[in-house]
Parts: sequence; C-alpha cells; structure tokens
Amino acid sequence: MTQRWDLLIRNVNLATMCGGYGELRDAAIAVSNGRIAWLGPDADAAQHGTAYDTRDAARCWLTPGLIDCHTHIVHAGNRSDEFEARLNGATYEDIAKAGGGIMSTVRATRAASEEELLRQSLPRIGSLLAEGVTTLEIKSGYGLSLEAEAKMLRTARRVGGLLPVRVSATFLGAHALPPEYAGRADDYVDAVCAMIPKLAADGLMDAVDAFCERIGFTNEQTERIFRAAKEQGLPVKLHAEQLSDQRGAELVARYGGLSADHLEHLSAAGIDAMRQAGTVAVLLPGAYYFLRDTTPPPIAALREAGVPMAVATDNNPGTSPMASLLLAMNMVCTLWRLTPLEALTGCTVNAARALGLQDDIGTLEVGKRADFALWQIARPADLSYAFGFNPCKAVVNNGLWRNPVVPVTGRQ
Ligand code: DI6
Ligand code: FE
Repeated sequence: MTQRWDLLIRNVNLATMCGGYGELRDAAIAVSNGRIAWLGPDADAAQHGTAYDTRDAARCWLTPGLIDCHTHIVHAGNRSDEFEARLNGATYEDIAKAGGGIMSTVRATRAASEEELLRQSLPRIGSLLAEGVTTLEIKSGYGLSLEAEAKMLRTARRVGGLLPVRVSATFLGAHALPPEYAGRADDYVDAVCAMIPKLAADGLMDAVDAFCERIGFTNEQTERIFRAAKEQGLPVKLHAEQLSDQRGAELVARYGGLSADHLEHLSAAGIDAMRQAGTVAVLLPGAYYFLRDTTPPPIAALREAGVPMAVATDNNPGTSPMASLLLAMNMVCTLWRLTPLEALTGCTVNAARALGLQDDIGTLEVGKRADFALWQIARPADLSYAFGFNPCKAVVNNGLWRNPVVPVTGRQ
C-alpha cells in the first residue's frame, strides 16, 4: 500500500550522515507529521507513496539541518569600540579600567528590555538561519542576577517561538563575577545555585554550564553548581580548559556531562575521562582566531581516543563575534586540520549529541525530525571548503519547506 506523505523532495543527493557522509545520490526523501517517513532511490519513490507537496531539488545536496551547539547569541550591545581601541594600542587593562570587557556587555544586557534584547539578537540569529541552521543553543550569562538571567533565558525561548529554529537554552549564571559580588565569589556561587531551581521551575533551561577558568570559577565552585543542576535533573556542560588546564573536562565527565567546550589546554587525563563518559568535545575556532591564540586543542589525540567532536560558533561579543557556522567549519579544517567530514559531522551528528538531542536530530533517518538544509554544491566537502559564501538554497523545519531563506535584518 502506498503512503500519502506531507512532503516529498525528489531528484536530490542525500548526505544522511549515517556512517560518514552516508551518501545517497539520485535519491528522494519523504516527510509525514514533521518526521522523515521514507528515503531511498528516486526511482523507487512512486512505488512507496505520493505527497501533497512534491519538490524537485534539481540535484542539490540535502543534509540534516545544521546545529550550532554553543552560542551566547542573545546579548545587548557590541564591543567593536574595544576591538578598535585595542588595534589602536590600548591594552586589556586600559579597557577593563574604563569598565569595558565582559562587564560592558553585562551592563548593556541588564539595561535592555526583553524586546530590545530580542531586537538586537535577531539579525545575528537570522544570519545563522540563512546558512541552514535549524537548531541553536543559546546561553545566558550576561545578566548575572536572577531577574536578568531569567530575561535572557525567556528571550532565548522566544527566539524558538518566533523563528523557524529549535532552541536549546543553557543557564550560564557562573560566567563572570558581577561587580556587586567583588571579592565574594563563593557567595555568588551560592546565589547561582539558588537560581537553578527557580529558573528550572519556570522551564527556562535545558542544561547548566559554567566558565571554569582562572578568570572564571574554580573547579570546586563549578562542582557545586553541577550538584545543584543534578538536583533538578538537568544535564551539565562546561567551558573547560580554554586558557589553562583546570581539570574541568574531568569534572564535567564525572557528572556525565553532555560536552566540554573550547579545550585548548586539555590534558591526556581529560581526554580519557571524556572518552569514558561519552562527553562531546565542542570545538570553537572563532574564539581561538579572534584572540589570536596559538595553542590548538589536541585534535589528533581526541580523534585517536574516539571522543566525538562538535563544531560551533561561540557567537559572543567579546571573543567570537562570528555569526557563520559554515565559517567555523572552514576554520576547524584550515586551523586545526579536521577533515571536511569531521567538520560536517561536528555540526550535525555530534552537535546533536552535545545537546542530548541525538535521538531526534542530526542524521537523515526514518523517524528523525524533518529538519534539513538544501545546498547547491558539487559534494559535501564544499561546505567546509568555501568561506564567505553561502550555498544554502532552502531549509526544511519540522517538515515545512522554506525557500528562499531571508536573513532577518536590522540595526545591531
Ligand atoms: N569564554 C569566552 O571566551 C567568552 N565567555 C567564555 O566563557 C567571553 C565572553 C565575553 O568576553 O563576553
Ligand atoms: Fe562560550
């Protein structure tokens, strides 16, 4: 008996991402109720079913929708003034003394209304969506008080309601020490632990993160936050080993963490702990590039250990004002020698896993959510090869075809 599908995409080349690229040329893919119902050779489609809406993909390539699994994309203001001042000779110290750096973003974000926060964030998000991103992680962490963190997380949830994108919201209360807690980091960590059940009760977060670093929070303070997260049944992830080895990867692995992110200073013990726990290594080349860092993450050792690697933009105003996941894919290949297959796996299969969504998204398989990106490219490696170029022709979210993708525009 043949099916009546909602959508059938014909004359398409599929990169299913099941076992490498999982290439299936001259194929077709069918969708029912927002999920993949069938895929196979184009010539076989008619014997399996017909659809209400049939599209000819003109031999473009279809991949799972891209997943940006680490961003701070909801924030107010930007720091191009500091960027320019530094390039004109100012030091970080001058900028910090003038109240700049992360605190300038905290001030701007605290001062912004929810509407304003949304308005300023939409153009950046639009740029990601135009490149085939269908799932986006958004962290809080520029509010640093219960009300301001809740405002950021509510804004993240609203993005998911307003735009064709699935949003995973992460609470990053332990991002920086707010000025009102200067010299009292442990008291602030207590306050962050107390925020977790309140924000969780309002359904505002899907995971909990922290910045474990000399200039952030200690391993012990991070562990207290993880315990508070676990009491609410929330998964954890961590900004780990970005600037120094704080044994953060071992800590987050011990808590069964979804991911450890950055990892430029990751040790062999950290890699081993991640391997055993199945914790994903999230690679963030934008921050490495923008900070002109020279210590790459231990890619070869991660690969050898079989630790899954994901790739994300880390979009934030201080260290990675990058709103292109395709550029991040090119950067991990060029700067760190990932293969184009590893880069695409890092924005699909492994990014899904870094969000705990691997049963729902990240590959083209029957039963998975119908979130796709359609590309006018010759082969999947083109996605990592070209940079500053967007070959995305259409996006499918939850089985809904959108073509063309128009970025949201507006003043930053
Ligand atoms: N690591 C970073 O690189 C950013 N946050 C973090 O935890 C910096 C954020 C900023 O400077 O605004
Ligand atoms: Fe980050």
